[in-house]
Amino acid sequence: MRRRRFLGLGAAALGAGALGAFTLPAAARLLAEGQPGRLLDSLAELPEPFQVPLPVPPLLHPVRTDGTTDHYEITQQVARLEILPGLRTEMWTYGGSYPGPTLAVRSGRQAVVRHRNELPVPSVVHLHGGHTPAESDGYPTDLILPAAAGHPSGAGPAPATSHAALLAGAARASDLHGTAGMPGMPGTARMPVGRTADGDRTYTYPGRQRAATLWYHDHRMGFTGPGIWRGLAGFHLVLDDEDDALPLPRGDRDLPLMLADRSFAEDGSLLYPAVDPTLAVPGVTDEYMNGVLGDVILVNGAPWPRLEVDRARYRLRLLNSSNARLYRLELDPQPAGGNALVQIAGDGGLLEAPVAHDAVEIAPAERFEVVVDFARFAPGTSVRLVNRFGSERTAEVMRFDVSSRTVTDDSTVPERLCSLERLDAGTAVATRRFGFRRSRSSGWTINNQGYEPGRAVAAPALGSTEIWRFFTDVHHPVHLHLDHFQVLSRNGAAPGPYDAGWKDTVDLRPAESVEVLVRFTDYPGTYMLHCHNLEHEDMAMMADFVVE
Ligand SMILES: [Cu+2]
Repeated sequence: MRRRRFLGLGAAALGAGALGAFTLPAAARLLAEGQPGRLLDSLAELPEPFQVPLPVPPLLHPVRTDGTTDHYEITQQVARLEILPGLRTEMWTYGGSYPGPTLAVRSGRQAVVRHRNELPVPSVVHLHGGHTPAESDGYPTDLILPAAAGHPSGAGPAPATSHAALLAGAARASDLHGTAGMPGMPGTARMPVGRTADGDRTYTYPGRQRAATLWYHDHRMGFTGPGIWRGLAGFHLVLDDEDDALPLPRGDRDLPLMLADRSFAEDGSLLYPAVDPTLAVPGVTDEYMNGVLGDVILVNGAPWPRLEVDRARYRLRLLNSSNARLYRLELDPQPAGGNALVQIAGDGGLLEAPVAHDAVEIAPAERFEVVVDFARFAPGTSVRLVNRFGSERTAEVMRFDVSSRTVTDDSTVPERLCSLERLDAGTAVATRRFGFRRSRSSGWTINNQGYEPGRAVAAPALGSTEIWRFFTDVHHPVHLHLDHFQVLSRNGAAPGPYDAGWKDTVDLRPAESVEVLVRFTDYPGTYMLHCHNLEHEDMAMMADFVVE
């Protein structure tokens, strides 16, 4: 018998405002587990953990560079990959690999990335954490239509992905959420077409931002959940002199680690509870509306991998690319004295000073860069990276096997990493409130409205600083495009242990409120505010804001 676990919620079934109906123990358990979503059990035979070596995504080299710009090309394509040993999984990939290839670009240099879409579906690329002009930000209706859909660069029709079908899909989405949910979308008439491209699109990232671990992923309206679930995610690292000058671990001891949970059918194909398996209509079946949790934990695309490490410091760039899963990451065993995970950076790059943690809680889309000193463990120790918010298989992530070799390590973690500008709440010209809730009639909403492309909920002035206050019913990781922000307060008190530095995604637990300070810089235009639980996002928990 496969056990179905109902992690977290009940609140969604009860509707908005239902939190008051929780008994205290239930609410406390929900807070403790911190887990939205529902587990989707694999049907495939799953491997024992810690058998597969940790892969590191390939580095993407520019096809061309000049004095100011590095030019890259990526083909989005279907690939059959061996994720579970002995089985093949058909995935949607950037360049044939999962994760996609890693871009590593210098701050101050422009990166121009041409994406060609050879997938059977339209796609949209968003650089998460990118400080990006609006036309390259991956607005959810700025589609790249498949190259194979009968366009000049393509080879044959793909009727399901025609524009008409897309618009029909969007109209059905509006039916799905109820007309109240998408008030401007009673039918196709007002569906903004977006800046559609045939077969390929070139995204320009000016690189006017500091070193940080960013990632790129699909952002298609209504289908970001299945898009990322099927493999459309990769790292985009921004490097700079300030970070380089620090004596932090580098080279093979600087590792990007993309965490993702997935579920597999018997034949190795991915399971996903789409309401429409053909993906013409967005959303998941009702029981998964809180979010889809897989029972296989992948790191860089490998199930529960292992890595032999030197007795030395490592910089681990942790990214949670899961659709809905929240992790509490911890080493087991802990080294004597604890504080094994020394955080040096968050979503937006270096912190002012390192923050030592026993555990790191990482919500969807967040990044935490930590330094782990494996010299604190005896040679031959097997150190598991565990997920205290998981159970059984999802409680394990990967394993580090500490080598007995003698190595040199001249890295250190300085007491001071950089100086950060502190945004000043006194300079804020506006305070805006955004409620993230489920409504009975219209799915997941922001300020009681489901997403409608082209309807802005805020119009901050270019160059101004504002306070944005987010509050929730249940658990939502809130993400802002364009600029990183600083957490000002959490539930009216000081920011939490994971709120340090510049962030682009802030995790809200049930009934929490968080205030952030954000300054809108450099680029006017339309950007997004949304929940990064991808099932919530796809079911309308997004909003536009326009920087003017
Ligand atoms: Cu959400």
